[in-house]
Amino acid sequence: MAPAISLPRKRNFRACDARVSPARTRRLFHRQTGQTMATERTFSILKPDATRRNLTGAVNAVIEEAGLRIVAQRRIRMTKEQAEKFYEVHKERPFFGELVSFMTSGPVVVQVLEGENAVAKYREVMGATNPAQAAEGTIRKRFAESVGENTVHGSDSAENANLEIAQFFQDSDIAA
Ligand code: FUP
Repeated sequence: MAPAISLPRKRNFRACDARVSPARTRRLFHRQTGQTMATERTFSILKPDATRRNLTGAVNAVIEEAGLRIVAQRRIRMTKEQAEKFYEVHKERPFFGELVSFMTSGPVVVQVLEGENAVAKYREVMGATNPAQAAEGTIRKRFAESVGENTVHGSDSAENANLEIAQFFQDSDIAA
């Protein structure tokens, strides 16, 4: 079941003002109406609970059904150093140790997603951090087991998306 989210149709829009940062914003310009819409990138992780339960394809299907494109993807084993750096913002929180230990407990799939308003859209598709509070049809509502093992990560701002993408991907890894 796809979340009730839809992208505006891209027909009649043409790309302009392409920039080359990893989470670049590409504006699409509509010749007749003069409207523009923004294509941006966000960073995603399919967490160890997703790989352990063989759910990467099921989660990717939800992502793609929501209109987001997976423009880079790699399955890796995150090191303790990578996980600590990635979640540095939470280092004073009581769950930090458990979080790092969970993120290094099995393979993860790191991804770059692209689409219109990709950061906000993916947050919507993921659902609330606590799956018990996540909306129907979201990834976390459908698949997550607990607040700690909640299946996916998605950037919370375009600025963080840039930083997070750069931690795991080079520009040449991304094929849009
Ligand atoms: P989110 O942006 O929804 O991934 O949520 P946060 O950045 O607040 O939290 C990052 C991760 O920390 C969560 F995905 C899981 C973990 N966490 C806990 O384990 N317990 C908490 O109470 C909050 C977050």
